[in-house]
Amino acid sequence: MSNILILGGDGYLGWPTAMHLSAQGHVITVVDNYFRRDTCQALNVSMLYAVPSLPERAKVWFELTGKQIYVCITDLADPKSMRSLFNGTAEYQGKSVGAKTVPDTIIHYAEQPSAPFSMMNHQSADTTIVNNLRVTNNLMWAVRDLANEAHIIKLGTMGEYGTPDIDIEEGWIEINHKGRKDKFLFPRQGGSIYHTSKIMDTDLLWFGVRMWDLRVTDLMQGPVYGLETDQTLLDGRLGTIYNYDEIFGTIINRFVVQAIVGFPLTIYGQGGQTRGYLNIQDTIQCVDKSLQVPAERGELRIFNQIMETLSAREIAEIVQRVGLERGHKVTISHVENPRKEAEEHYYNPTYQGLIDIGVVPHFLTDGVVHRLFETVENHREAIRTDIIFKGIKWE
Ligand code: USQ
Repeated sequence: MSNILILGGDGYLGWPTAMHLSAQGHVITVVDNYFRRDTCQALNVSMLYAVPSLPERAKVWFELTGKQIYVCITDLADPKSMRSLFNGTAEYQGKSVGAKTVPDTIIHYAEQPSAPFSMMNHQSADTTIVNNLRVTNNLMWAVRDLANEAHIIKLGTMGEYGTPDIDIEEGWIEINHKGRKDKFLFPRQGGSIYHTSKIMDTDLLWFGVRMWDLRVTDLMQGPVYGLETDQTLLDGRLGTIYNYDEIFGTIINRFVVQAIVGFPLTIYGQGGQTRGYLNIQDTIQCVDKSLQVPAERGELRIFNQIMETLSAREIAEIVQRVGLERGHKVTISHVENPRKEAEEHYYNPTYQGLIDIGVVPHFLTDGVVHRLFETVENHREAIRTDIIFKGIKWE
């Protein structure tokens, strides 16, 4: 069994990952600075339902399963805080935290994850760059100095590649140039400051792999949807956070909420924007399989973490169809695109690596969307229409 640090363990994906791996018997420490909760409060964009604090969630988990999840609330952008998790000196509320042994796997979700947030203004762009790069750099140095054998699993994003007019390979491309050839990171061109910060993260870790033989898996993930995993279903208090606002909500989760309250589905512009999507259950599977089959020393292994590609228009059609079947009055609108992005484009990414190591995909079927509706409908009264679309301009 592994001793696993989950950085960003309070988040949409971090908390379900923590429970899943704890259920399997791994020793889990979750670390977070409550960035998402604090920012949602500061921007007055509430979540679909309130979730207990991280220590409270861990307590409920312990009561239900007898399994301990260690909690540390700290800012990992501080090098000392990061290093404390590797040298046994981490403390929270005056008490020592964690397993007291050097972690062998670190799952890195501790980034400002919103593209719209990063494009709001100079300050939010700065927060994004500083947080994402410092935390990644601190992690890299802590592993180099204190846990040299450990496997870093970093959540990257498909948005690092942008939407090039050629097929997107899984991380790497061989280039023939003037009669010679070599292998390079696939060209990247982020569409926001957030996506650009993720490109820089990848570059930092690629440097660490070349320089110090670190062991890294970079999961280039697409937008995630859903809120149910085997563990979140155990008890209402174990649910993951669910945002549907323009800043932190992602398209599928947003559209389901919009359909329920009769807010016309907000396709940005023409709606031909195509991305690779995945169910939250598949995020968990992908991280789990990456952990079971780690990268080699001196390897930056990259997987494109998506299960299918869909355009914004196709997503709106599925959500509308299911919403109508459930008796909601669902309409679709094409609002002026607040982002600067291609609205019709070629998109053909490869995504085979995770399937090859045993991930079994879930798809966005009508049945899956019905289930998502069912859950969100239970919170209908709490939905705030004022936070769904403000049209924050990226240009
Ligand atoms: N979109 C709409 N209407 C909406 C919301 C979004 O048409 O109401 C469109 C966007 O313009 C975009 C696409 O849907 O073309 C996806 O947008 P999104 O908000 O669901 O996701 P995005 O901003 O790209 O970011 C999310 C996560 C981020 C992750 C990324 C993966 O917030 O953490 O890295 O998905 S990816 O998109 O592959 O870069």
